[in-house]
Amino acid sequence: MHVAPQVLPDSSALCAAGRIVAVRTVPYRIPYRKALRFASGSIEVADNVLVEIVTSDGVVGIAEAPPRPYTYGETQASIVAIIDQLFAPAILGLSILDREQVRARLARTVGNPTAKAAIDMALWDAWGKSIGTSVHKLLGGFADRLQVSHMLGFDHPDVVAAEAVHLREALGISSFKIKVGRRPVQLDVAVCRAVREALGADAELYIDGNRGWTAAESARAIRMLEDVGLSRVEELCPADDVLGRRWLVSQSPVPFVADESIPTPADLVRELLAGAATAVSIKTARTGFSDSLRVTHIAEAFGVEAVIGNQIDAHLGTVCSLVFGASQELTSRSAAELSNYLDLDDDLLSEPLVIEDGYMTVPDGPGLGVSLDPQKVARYRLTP
Ligand code: MUC
Ligand code: MG
Repeated sequence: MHVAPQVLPDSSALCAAGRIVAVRTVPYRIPYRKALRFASGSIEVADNVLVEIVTSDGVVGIAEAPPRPYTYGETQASIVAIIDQLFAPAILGLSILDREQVRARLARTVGNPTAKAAIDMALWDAWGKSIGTSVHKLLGGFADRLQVSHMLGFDHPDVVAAEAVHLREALGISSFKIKVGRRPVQLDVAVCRAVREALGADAELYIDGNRGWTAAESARAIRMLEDVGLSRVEELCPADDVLGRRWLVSQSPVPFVADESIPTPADLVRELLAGAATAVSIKTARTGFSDSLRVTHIAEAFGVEAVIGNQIDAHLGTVCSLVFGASQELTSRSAAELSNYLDLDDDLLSEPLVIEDGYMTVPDGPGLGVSLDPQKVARYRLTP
């Protein structure tokens, strides 16, 4: 019997993979109605950089980079400069499916994690838009929604407790990360107690020190907070205090989360092997989608829990966290830090984000499933 040779479709037609013809950086500025203060710094304004990758098919992939000089050494001006001067010229002409090639070329420059992450996520968005599929599905599509956790910044105990109660009543949020460190341990303990008393036993509470205590102060705080019932603790002391950190982690009764001490997947492996952490915060603003997948797989392989962290993301960054967090089984298990965009004065997206009964649902639609409002971009952008 004659069997006709199988004609394979042209893979470029299947993937509709355009080439990168432009990488645009759009610095913008939107103030926060309420500043977020924490041990390593504070945020009064979103001075982020919108990154747009334009393909030869006319598709525009979007993402954004938040400058966090006290965490990664980047500023708004440095993010624009590194992309315009080094990253864009290095990747122009590549296919949007050449993500690993893009990653390798960007890796020739050290650091600059949020600039690299924004390029990676904009490529995924461009791919999804090109083939009419959501990035959430391309990444794995595990769950369609995530429970929301809110970060509570520094303030007086009664003010922090009132904010938590308000968020639970208004939006059903029942998981909270409380910022601690670099101030008297007693004050932070009083804040945690006030929040627990105001919310009752059912709420999830955990703390993040942003390296603001010594190992000994952290150990004292953990003991004082025993009856508050924390689910985990994060970056209480610097990972560079190698033996102090290992000593602290070994006695922590709950998972000890590595956040800013693991800017790369390799840093996570090093910390887990060194006994410097027993859980991981995954921030798409820091590791994009491609390296967040690597971090997730490392966490799964080591058997440690992972929480979707918040780089004090604006709306577009929040969508990236949501899309990624819901796409993976491991990250879907924990409440994700998605809600601090609520304190921003305005929004660049054309549709508002919604938190209902304490959950956020992944947007439908190709790519990230959201679009920018051009008038808002025009109003808040800092360059013509
Ligand atoms: C967090 O989880 O630490 C504060 C500093 C930073 O880099 O991220 C935020 C939130
Ligand atoms: Mg943190």
